[in-house]
Amino acid sequence: MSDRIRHPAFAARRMSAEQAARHIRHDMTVGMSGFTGAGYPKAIPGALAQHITDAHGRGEPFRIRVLTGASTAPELDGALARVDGIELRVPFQSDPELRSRINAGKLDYMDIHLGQLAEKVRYGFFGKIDVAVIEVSAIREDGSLVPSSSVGNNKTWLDMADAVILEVNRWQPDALDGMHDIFYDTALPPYRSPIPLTHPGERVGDPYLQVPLEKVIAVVETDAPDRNSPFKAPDATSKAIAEHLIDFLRFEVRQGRIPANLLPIQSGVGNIANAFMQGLGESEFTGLTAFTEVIQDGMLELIISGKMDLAAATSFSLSPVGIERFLEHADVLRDKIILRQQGVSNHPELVRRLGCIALNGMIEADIYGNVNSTHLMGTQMMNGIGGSGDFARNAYLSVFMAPSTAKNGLISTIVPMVSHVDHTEHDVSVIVTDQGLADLRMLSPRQRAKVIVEKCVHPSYRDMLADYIERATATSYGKHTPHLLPEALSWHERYLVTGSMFGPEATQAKD
Ligand code: 0RQ
Repeated sequence: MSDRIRHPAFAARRMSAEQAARHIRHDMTVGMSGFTGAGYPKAIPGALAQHITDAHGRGEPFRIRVLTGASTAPELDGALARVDGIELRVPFQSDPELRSRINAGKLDYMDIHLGQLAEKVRYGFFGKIDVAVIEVSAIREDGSLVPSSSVGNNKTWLDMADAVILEVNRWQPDALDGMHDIFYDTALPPYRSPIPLTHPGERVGDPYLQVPLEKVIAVVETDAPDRNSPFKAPDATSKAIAEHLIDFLRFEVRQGRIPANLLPIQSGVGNIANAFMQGLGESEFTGLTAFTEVIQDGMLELIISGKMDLAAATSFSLSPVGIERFLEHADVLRDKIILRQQGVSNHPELVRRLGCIALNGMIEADIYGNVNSTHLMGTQMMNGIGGSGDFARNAYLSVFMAPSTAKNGLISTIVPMVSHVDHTEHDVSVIVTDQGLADLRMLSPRQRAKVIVEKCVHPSYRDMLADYIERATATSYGKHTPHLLPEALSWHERYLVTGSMFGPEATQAKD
């Protein structure tokens, strides 16, 4: 027994990662913990990768299906991808090694709304979960589990798996104990009832996860940090996006459409979302709340500074500096942060009831407000839809943001037609770039096109896009949502052929 493993029967199942990984075999479906680089198992995936390599060396097949909460880290996705150990990956990833194999067609990947995966597994759509590999902070005297820096789908993996391997990570702060709220609702349709939550700060569950002891086949102790990538300091582009958005929120408050302390905020991942949080910190807004997936540094600072009263999420995603700040202020933060399973943090019922302001990044949008969050040039997977769809369709206000250009101006992020659709024009209220903000509410498609070109498009592409709209409006088969179909994706094609959406002549002229 140790201070982190406080139940004798669990302590008796301690073994090395190498031994524990032997329980995972070819063709198994494995549910692992982990969400945005937090709370993923640190030791088993590496040990498993070694077993896979050995098996491949003997000429034996060894590939598994890996289900998680969201993205993990090089020690999990990178390690298993590198040894060709993954047959199917679900529901989100952001690892460069794994991504390049997905895009080379070497394994199957399904990106799924993060709020929906646990339900789909419970409905039996993914078959059975053979093994769950779950990181926890501690095992308590009564055998309940203190979750670590993310909850993700852990409750469902523990409930559904035939066998469970626990990694108890001493690196995870003690301060996490008590922050979680695990909702135990076991009914399936048509017997489900509402999740009784009417404020982001309410608790509707238990701080601890439960697992039947007889399912636990191994307990592995670790002492290893989460991924913890540093954030970039906000640059002029992300600051401009944040400023446009904060001005818009001020306008909405003045119009009486949202309260002075705003509505619960959902904030996507990445540097722009983080810059927006910093911008909010410098603004007059106070008494804020968040009902979101991920707590990044910017949101943590809002809570520490007293501008945000509380944040409910499913995971942290902190930089090394963010971790220090968390530890420094753990006592205050304990009452102001709630981590829930992603089936609750991202539940459409709650997003709609609470009236969230959803703020998500995008790859590109088109002149009618359709948004592509996932595919580069329509075919290369970037990360996945993540939770953006859980929030966007059901939010009070659904905002998508991006720089107006990518790749040093060679790509316009506003295009005639998106090369892949994740969020349809019906789910997008506002588009923001560094150029400005287009409020698309109550606008018809042709009105939307005009506002998007005026407000969001980079000046180098504005005339090209206005010309496209003019010619489409004159000659399109239908005038409701005018398009020139043979030309609608020509900007992408031009980029793939010439390396620029301007085309070769214009690129030379620009040089
Ligand atoms: O690539 O670094 O190689 O140059 O795409 O672009 O501008 O750094 O954007 O990090 O904010 O991510 C949509 C991917 C934006 C993210 C997306 C290239 C660009 C760069 C990244 P380089 P940026 P961000 C909550 C919500 C889906 C999941 C989600 C995302 C790279 O926000 O994954 O919303 N969203 N989750 O150069 C070709 C374009 C491009 C382009 C950018 N139009 N064409 N390349 N790039 N635009 C969180 C969770 O659900 C967990």
